[in-house]
Amino acid sequence: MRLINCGKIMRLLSLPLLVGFLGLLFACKGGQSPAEKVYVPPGKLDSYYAFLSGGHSGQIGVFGLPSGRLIKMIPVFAPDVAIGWGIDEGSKEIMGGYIWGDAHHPALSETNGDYDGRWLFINDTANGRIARIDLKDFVTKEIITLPNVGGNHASPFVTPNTEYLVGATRFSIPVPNRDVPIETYKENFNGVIAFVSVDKDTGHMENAFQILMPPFDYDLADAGKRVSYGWAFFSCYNSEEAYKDLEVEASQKDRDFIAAVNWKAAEEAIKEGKYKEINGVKVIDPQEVKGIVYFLPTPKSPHGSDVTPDGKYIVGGGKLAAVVTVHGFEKMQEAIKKGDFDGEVMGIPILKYESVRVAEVPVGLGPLHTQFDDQGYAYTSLFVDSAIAKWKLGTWEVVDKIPVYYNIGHLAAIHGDTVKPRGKFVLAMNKIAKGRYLPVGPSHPESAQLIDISGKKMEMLLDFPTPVEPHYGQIIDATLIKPELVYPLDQNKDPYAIKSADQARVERNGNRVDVYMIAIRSHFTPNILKFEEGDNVYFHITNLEQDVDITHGFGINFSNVDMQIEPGETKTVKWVAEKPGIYPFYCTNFCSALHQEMQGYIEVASKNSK
Ligand code: RUQ
Ligand code: CUA
Repeated sequence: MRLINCGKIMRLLSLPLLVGFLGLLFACKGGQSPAEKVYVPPGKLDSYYAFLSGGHSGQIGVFGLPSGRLIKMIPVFAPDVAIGWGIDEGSKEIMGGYIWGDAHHPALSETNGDYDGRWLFINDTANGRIARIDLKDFVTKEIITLPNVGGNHASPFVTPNTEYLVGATRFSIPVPNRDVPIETYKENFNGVIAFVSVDKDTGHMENAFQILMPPFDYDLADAGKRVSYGWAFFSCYNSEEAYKDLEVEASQKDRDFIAAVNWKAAEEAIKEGKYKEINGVKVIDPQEVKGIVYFLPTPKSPHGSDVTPDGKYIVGGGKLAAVVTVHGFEKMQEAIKKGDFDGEVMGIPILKYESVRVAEVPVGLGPLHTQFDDQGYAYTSLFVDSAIAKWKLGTWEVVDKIPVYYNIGHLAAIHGDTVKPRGKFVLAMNKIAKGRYLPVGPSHPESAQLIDISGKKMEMLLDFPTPVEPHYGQIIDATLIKPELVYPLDQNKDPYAIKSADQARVERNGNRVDVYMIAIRSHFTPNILKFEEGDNVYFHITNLEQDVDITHGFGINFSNVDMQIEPGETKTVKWVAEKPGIYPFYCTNFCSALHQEMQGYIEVASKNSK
C-alpha cells in the first residue's frame, strides 16, 4: 500500500515539474535578456567584425560583435609607434609624407554586391586620398591620392564587384588648383566626382576617370545595385555655392541634390576620347558630354544617399528635414527618357522632383543615414532627435523608434550596405557620450550602442565607447575573413630578408651601413654593433619565428625608432648615428620568459677618434 502511494505521489509531482521545466526552457529561449544576447563567454569568439572609422585619428577600429570588444586599431593615415607604422621605411613610403588623415567611411570590397572579406578601403577627407587595407593581415597596403578632389568626403563606397571606388569633393577648389580670388568661387571653383579602379587580383588602385561638377559640397554616396547597377548616387549640399558663412548661406534652398552618375556611360565616353586630362587624370566635362550625370532634387542639405538592397530606391537623408526622401530608380529612368527636366546646372539636367520622388517618409528630425535588414525594413539615424526610426520599404510607414544616447551620426547593420543584409543587429555610432562612461576629463569618448532588430520592436542591448571618431562603419560575418596568423618564412620575398643567423651581417658602403639582423626568442643577431658618427644605418630585421603571436619589437634608446616585426616578416628602419656614445636597443614587445634579456648595444665612435 505504502509503496504504491509513494509512486503515485511521485507521478503526480513529476508532471507539473516537467511542465514547469519545459516552460522555463522556452521562456529562456524566446526571451533572452540583453546581457545574454551580447555575452561572449571567455575563450569564445565574436560572430561579426565591425570596422569603425577613426576620424581625425587617421585609424580604423576593429570591434567584435555582439560583445563590443575592441580588438585592434589599424593605423592607416597616422603613425602608430607601437608597431612602427610611419617609422619603418615601408610604411613611411605608403604614408606619402603626411602624418595625419581624416578617415571617414570604411568600405569593404564586394563581389556580386555582397562583402567578400578581401579588402577594406577608407577615404581621407583631409588630403584627398583612399587607402586599401588587406584583410589577410589587417595591414594598410596602399594609399592613392585623388588629384583635383578637394576634401575627399563622399568616398570610397564600392561598386558591386569592386570595379570602382568613388571619391568626391567636399571643399570645392579651382581645377586645376591655382591662385584665384576666393570671391570668384562661382566662376572658378569646381567639385569633382572621381572613380578609382581596383585590380581584381591584387587590389591595386588607379585613378580611372573624373567628372567635373558645379562647386557644391558632395557628401556621401552609394553605388547602384541589382536593377540600378551601373549607376552611383552622390548627395550634395551647398547648391547655393556659398564659400563664406556656410551654416547660414548653404541652407537657403529647400532642396539640394542627389547626383546620379551613369558610370557605364562615363566608361564609354572615356573610350571615345571625350575627356581632357587635368593633373594626369581623364576628366569629363558634363557641358560637353551629355547623359552622364543628372540631379535629383532632394530636401534639405541631404547627407546619406543609400540605395535599397534591391537597387530600386535611393534614400536621401535631408539633415535639415523631418523626412527622408525616397527616389525611384525606374521613375528616374522614365523622367530621363521623357526629358522631364527643371533646368540645368553646368550642363547637368535637373530632373523634376515630382517625377522622381516615390515617398517622403516622416522619420523624425535630422535624418542622416539609412541601413537595411533582411525583412524589408529600413533604419534611419536621426541626429537631432537622438533616435533611430524603423520603417517599411514599399508602404513607407514608420513602425518603431528607439532613443540613442546621444546625437547619432551613422548606423551600421550587418552587411547593411549590400544586396544581402543579414538583419539581427544595428550599431548606432553616437557623436556625444555626455557622461555615459567614467569621466576622464573634458573630452568624452564617442559612444556605440548595439540594438537588437530581430523582433518587432528594437531593443537596446549594449553601450561601449569608441576611440575618436567613428563617422561610418561596416559589419561583416566573421566567417568571411580568414587572416594569415604568421607570414610563411619561405615565402618572404623582402630583398633584405635573411633566413638564418649565419646570414646575419653588417655591410658598409661609404657612410651607409646595412645591418642584416635576426630576431628570434630571445636574441638579436648581431647584438653588438659599432658605427661612426654620421653613419646612416639601415636595420633590416627578420623575425625568424613561425609560431603564432610571437612578435618581436625593436626599439633604440634615445631615438624615435621603434617597430614590431611579425613572425616571418622583414622590416627596415633607418637610424642616424648622430652623436658619439652608447645606445642600448631592446625587444619592445613581450615575447618570452627571457624577453627582458632580448637586447643589444650600439657604440658610435666620434669622427675625430680615428
Ligand atoms: S560623415 S558623421 Cu556622416 Cu563623413 Cu561624419
Ligand atoms: Cu622579443 Cu620580446
